[in-house]
Amino acid sequence: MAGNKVELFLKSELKRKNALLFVLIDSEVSNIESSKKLAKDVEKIGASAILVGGSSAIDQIEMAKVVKGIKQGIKIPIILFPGNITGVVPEADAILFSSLMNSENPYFITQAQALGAPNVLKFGLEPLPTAYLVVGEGTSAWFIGSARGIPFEKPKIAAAYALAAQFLGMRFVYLEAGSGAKSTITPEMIKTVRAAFNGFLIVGGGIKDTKTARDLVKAGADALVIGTFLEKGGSIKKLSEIANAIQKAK
Ligand code: 1GP
Repeated sequence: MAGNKVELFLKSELKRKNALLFVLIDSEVSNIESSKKLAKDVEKIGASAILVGGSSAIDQIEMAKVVKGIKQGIKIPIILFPGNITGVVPEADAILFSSLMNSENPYFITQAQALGAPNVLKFGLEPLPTAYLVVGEGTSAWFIGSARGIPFEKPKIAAAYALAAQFLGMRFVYLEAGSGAKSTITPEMIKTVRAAFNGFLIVGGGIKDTKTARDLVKAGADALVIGTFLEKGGSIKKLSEIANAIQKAK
């Protein structure tokens, strides 16, 4: 069984930096060469982990190639972000072992997890127990995960789920507005969840500017996930400004 190296690394990074930047590489969108370069570039500007996956990344062979390709060039951990059992591939360091707690389909709450767990063990991936909470509607994560999206303006519902996650022993909560979301998770929801949940709080979906990133970290996010911004041609320089801003925000 993998140890808890990645979790310890993230915690020590958090002490050092206040808040972390995770960059999401969707293996359906990026090819191997561009992913390799991107991973190296974002490591240089201070990203703490690379997430590989997403709800529409279903080609397991392609994903395995991307993970293998990226791994050679970077020291920061590669954390799988699976949308299904096909998101479990060898050679990554860890996996957001997630339950989509507000799904209406039990498959995404416990069944995919049971089907995927043997390979997590076999591949020696460190499981990071994560409550994945989808906020809002109309995104791929919402549709594919059959989520009953938590309304953006109902922070207490998100906090109740986060508290339940804590009682269930999960050490990570991921508040997800959805890839390319028009509105990000609100600072108010983050504050409310932060007050209820003691673990590591990840926030993602639609983040593409320094001010928003800073506000989300000030509200209590431990790590922000950014994907679409880079896929749509956002510059490393601007990402670097975001990385610097969130380190100074708390
Ligand atoms: C999506 O939270 C991640 O699962 C990242 O969202 O692609 O909008 O940056 P973006």
